[in-house]
Amino acid sequence: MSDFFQQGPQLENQFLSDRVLRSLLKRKIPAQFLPEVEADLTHFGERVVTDILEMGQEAEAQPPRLVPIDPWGKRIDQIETSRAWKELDRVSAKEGIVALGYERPIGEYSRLYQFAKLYLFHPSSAIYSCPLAMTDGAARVIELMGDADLKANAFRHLTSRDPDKFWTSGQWMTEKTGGSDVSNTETIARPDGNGFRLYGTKWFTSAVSAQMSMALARIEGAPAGNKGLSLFYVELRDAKGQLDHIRVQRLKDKLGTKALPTAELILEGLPAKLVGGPGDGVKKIASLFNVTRVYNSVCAIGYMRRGLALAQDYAPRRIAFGKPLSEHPLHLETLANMQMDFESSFHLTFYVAELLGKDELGKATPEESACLRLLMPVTKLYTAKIGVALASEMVESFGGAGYVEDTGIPVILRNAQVLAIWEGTTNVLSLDMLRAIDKESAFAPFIALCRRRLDKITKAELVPSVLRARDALARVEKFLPLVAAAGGDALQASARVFAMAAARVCAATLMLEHAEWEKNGWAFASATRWCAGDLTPGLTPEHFVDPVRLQEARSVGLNSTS
Ligand code: MFK
Repeated sequence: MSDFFQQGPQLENQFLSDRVLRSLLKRKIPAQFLPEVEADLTHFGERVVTDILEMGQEAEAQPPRLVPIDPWGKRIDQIETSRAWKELDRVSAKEGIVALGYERPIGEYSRLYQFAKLYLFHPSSAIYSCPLAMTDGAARVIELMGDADLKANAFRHLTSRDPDKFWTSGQWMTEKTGGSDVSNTETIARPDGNGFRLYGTKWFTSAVSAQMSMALARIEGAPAGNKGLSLFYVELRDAKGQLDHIRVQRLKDKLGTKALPTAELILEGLPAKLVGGPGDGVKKIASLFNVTRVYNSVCAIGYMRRGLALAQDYAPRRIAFGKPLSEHPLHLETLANMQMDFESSFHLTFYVAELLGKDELGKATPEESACLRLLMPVTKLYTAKIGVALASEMVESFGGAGYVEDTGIPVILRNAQVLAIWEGTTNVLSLDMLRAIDKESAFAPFIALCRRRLDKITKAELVPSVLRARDALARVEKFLPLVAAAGGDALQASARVFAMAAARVCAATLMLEHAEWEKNGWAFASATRWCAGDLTPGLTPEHFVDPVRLQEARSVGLNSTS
């Protein structure tokens, strides 16, 4: 019998070994702040492959449990979470993963610092990043629209570094009637003299281990549709920490994100406070989900990087057909393409983080703010789709071992799938991009900023790639008016292809800009390789303006002859 045992992949310090992150921070964060940021990330990069990784693995292995009734028959609806899940909450507070976004220790660059930390944390955290996303979004809503009481209390809890004071928040939108179509919300808010009481069912509420939530409900008598919805602040627990005026119908049995307690909640007169006055609830909660969508992108690139770190470490260790995988041309080509997909997603996401940090402090130009509005949905949808595909490729790169649970590899694929669903599916976000173009006139600023970036590149060896990026940008620019002019369904039908092309072209400009700055060869190799590929796949206006083809989509898509 053979005494051969394959060595598994090893994870090094996830900050020190990440040349893409380190190089970008070096370029973006002013020199006087950089040593402190790097020191903190170096420490944290070690924790995410040691104690935090162990907590995440333990939390994944011990999913939450609903205890509806106590031993004596009393209804308690208690959700029991693991020791590790609770510890992840404390670690998040102490490390300031949400707090950094509001302490703003390095001003407009604080979001870059914070999201670098989140990016390291997420793949080890058993998706504790989800409650943190909603917590950050809720803090932003209170910062923008909260009254003095919310600012003095809830906001301080959400942004605290003290684990005993730290709160997380939920985000209650989804109902059985609507899903993505939030305007169908049926939850009713009845005035009770003091504030309001909520009655209804929230169908998909993640992180019910939270202390508070932001919820959408319709004040009794308010009109149908999104204008009639209002935004409310609710606290979930009584003084003993038990859920109060909330019945838990069941915990969801999900494909992944198993450590995260996601529940169907029945609200039975839950006390609620109106946030930002009555009406316009969807518009108000957009301030929350625009933040969680950026988190989603950061988490997607966090998973991509973790998948690559594992696959790249494994490639020289695994011998097959007489040599290590790292010497097989096809394996190398596959890894290189994965790295390209990651780097394009990485640069887009950190660009959004940079713009968000500026926008929140009033330091973004109107052009940058409009571009941010467009790039939030585009980056979310692009990184999520790439995240799922890359997770699948990463599993495959380990062969059968990647399909085996106790390697810790399959969980990444299962969890990554949610990134393309929650906080808006790919199609919902493609339509949100059209909303940004229509309502915020975001397209011209987006094109102008991309073009200006290309115009500044001077290195001779980058010129052929700049020309390709410029051509691709022109295709994106021309596509929209052509398709919009066709009227009918053309614009909506093309929105996903268009969003993907916008993402790829924007990433090209960002990668080229970075290659212009970075002295080492790798950034140049990445940018030129990316630009050599197809930056606008499927972006053929003729397809979408052709009424016959659009008609055919009905019969082909539904596999029907009628
Ligand atoms: C690991 C990372 C984790 C992330 C956390 C995961 C936690 C998961 C918890 C969940 O809750 S998942 C469920 C998430 N659900 C969604 O994200 C909702 C998806 N659906 C949409 O986004 C729809 O596009 C939307 C509900 C917004 C469509 O509704 P409507 O009623 O058709 O919207 P309409 O009339 O276009 O917009 C209403 C107003 O909001 C408009 O403003 P005006 O009243 O001034 O015209 C819009 O401009 C504004 N608005 C909509 N989306 C916006 C926005 N404003 C800014 N940014 C946006 N993104």
